[in-house]
Amino acid sequence: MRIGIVGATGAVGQETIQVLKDRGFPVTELHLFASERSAGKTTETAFGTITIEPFSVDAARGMDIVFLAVSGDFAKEYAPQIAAEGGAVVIDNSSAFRYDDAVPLVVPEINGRRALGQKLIANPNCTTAILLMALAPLHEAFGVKRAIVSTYQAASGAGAEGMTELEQGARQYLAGEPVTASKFAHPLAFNLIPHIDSFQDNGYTREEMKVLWETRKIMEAPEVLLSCTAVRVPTMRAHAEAVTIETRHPVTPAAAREVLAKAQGVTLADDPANKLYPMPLTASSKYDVEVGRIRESLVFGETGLDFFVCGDQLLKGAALNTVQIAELLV
Ligand code: 2RA
Repeated sequence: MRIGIVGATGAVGQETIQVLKDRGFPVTELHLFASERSAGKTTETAFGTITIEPFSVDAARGMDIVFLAVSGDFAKEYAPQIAAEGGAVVIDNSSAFRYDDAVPLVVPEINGRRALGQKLIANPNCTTAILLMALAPLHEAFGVKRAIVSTYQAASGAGAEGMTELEQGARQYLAGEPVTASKFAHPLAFNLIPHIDSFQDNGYTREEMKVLWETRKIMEAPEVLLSCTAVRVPTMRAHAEAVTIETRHPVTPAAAREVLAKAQGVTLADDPANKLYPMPLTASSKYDVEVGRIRESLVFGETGLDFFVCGDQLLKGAALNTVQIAELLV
């Protein structure tokens, strides 16, 4: 297949190339599109040395599948043109179309069938995709009524520049220098920032609202109640999430473990006696999302659970999920 990646020099674009290679995706041509600034430069990839091309709608339409790893504004303008009659299938990483009823929002393990026959498919926010790997199978088995989520989101959520800012900030802090911040609202190194994306009128951030909106759409469960507190933490590339759920049907930690052990794309990391639980360092660079610390909720008793989830933000939260969507279409 002729594959195009727009935003190929960014963190998600780079991971997408690697995931296509690692999963043996049938790539016959790989075209990397980026801004005028990067066009003409060569880049070393798992598919060899490739010259970056300037983006044009015509070139993108000549592909079979185009991955968009760019801003929502860019996607809003160009995705419909690329996907229009005779063009390519577009898999969009941005939030531009996620809440559009006509556009499927897909996590292949959960609602992959929604992608079939579509020309424009939206990839969820990383926080939602990682959460739903655990939440959706539990919802299917026990019916999730309400959920409370607290996130611990890595610097990679702000792209390659976010990762660089964390690294530089840590060096500056340890050298006793002032820590500078530009991608994040405050210095991130040795800090936590309870502010991701813009604040909404209801006091939640857009990042927090995305988790609710996208969970309902992907699980096809408009009745689920969910609130989220999203926090940026000084980890590099895996998001962690503490989750409390209230279920419609009784649930035990053992029953939940049985469900999650069978869930595709999930690794149970739940043996506290042996210090085994999900962590950013163990979840980084892995395809599976780790789930552990599963216990009966002290608030909801036998109709509630607390658990902890951790997944690679650049993989299941972005590149891997988009390649899995493409695999559904092949
Ligand atoms: C973040 N969820 O972590 C965003 C990235 N898509 O900043």
